[in-house]
Amino acid sequence: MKSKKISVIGLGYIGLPTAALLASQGYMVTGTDINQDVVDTINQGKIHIVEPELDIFVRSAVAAGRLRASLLPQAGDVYIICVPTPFCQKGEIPIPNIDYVLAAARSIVPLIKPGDLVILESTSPVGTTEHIQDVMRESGLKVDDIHIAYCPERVLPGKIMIELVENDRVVGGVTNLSTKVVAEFYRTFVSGSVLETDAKTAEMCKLTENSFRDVNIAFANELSLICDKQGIDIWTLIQLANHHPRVNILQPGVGVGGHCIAVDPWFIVASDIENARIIRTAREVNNYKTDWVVNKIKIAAADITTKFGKKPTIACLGLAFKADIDDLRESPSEQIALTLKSQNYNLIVVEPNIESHDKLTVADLDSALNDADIIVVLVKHREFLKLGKIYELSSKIFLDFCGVISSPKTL
Ligand code: SAJ
Repeated sequence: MKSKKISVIGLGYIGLPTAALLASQGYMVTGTDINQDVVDTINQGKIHIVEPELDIFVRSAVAAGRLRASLLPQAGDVYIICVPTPFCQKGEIPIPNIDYVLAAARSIVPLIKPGDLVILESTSPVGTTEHIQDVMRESGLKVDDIHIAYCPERVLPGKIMIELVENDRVVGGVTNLSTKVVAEFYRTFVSGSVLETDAKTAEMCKLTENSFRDVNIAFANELSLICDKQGIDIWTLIQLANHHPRVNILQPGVGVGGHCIAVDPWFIVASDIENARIIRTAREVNNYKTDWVVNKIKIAAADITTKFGKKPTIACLGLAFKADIDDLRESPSEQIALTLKSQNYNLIVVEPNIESHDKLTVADLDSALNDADIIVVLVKHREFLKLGKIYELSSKIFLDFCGVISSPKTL
């Protein structure tokens, strides 16, 4: 199997780690991206995203001649599609857009030969893999000779290089044979179980996993609002409740970000508005939490103005969509900072994982803590964890929305 050549379409957060991992496992890999800078960066053995260990994998794969990037797809035996599936907000419900997936499928049509594997990894609405099959059939390919399957990526940003190998994988082909052939391919580099099903179930499985997490985070976020009103410390409450053997409440935050959990549940809602009620409400609760946080900050700022007759300086700690990464996609923290800036608040932003931001001035933590009247913790980055212990902050107003400072009482 390792003599097969791999062609990865899309060199982003999933495609590049997958390409580099396969190269490290002995495959010859080519990767395609529409962005010339991305292609050039990778061909120099460098990376354009922050992910632990990825730089080491890419550097050695390129140096060994096993990974090469290009603007146009190269011929292979296994094609892996890892392109974005954004949504478009036309009406009330965001609708998934699979144009990039279909464009990727069309781009490899001239290269495909009988026996090739075509794998979709992008999170996609149910039916997308069959849609790829239709596109290939309409383009004149004999689809019975190609093994088309869906195998959703399930890796957690920050742990991608480990989880690509260790996670169990779900493979769903458009035929039983496709499922078997593609599952065999994954077994050559995955140490977890490779579970076989059909394409539609595999597609729904991915959407289900992320919706499950969104619903559970929404429960924590809803509780945080209720507790705030009742003067109960949410972090202590969750810790206590989680001592029950069958209770495991997640952590509240400033909303749900990233290109996965904040997006994928809408794919289910868009497909069945009538029945997807909890899933839709969870999305709305998690989105509302971000507005609620903005409002809390504005109330604190108004208090300072009333008491001291001045416009306070607000330090927003964290812009990424979650702790210890540089990814700002669908980030509620970034949204909060931009909203405050657009409303002319005096703002200092700290994000240790990025060097600059096109709309916000990024400062270092020390000067932000020194200059701010209100310190708002938006992301639980490791740099912020010891905040209360290290700095003399009693003269400041603290709004800790992710449990960095409001450490739970010892239980
Ligand atoms: N969050 C909370 N409270 C929590 C956990 C997370 O507010 O208790 C927030 C985070 O701060 C972040 C958002 O949720 O804003 C999403 O973060 P995450 O760590 O839950 O998930 P992602 O988006 O980084 O990765 C998810 C994972 N899916 C599941 O855990 C079911 C990952 O395995 C998927 O591969 C990934 O989505 C994806 O690509 O779909």
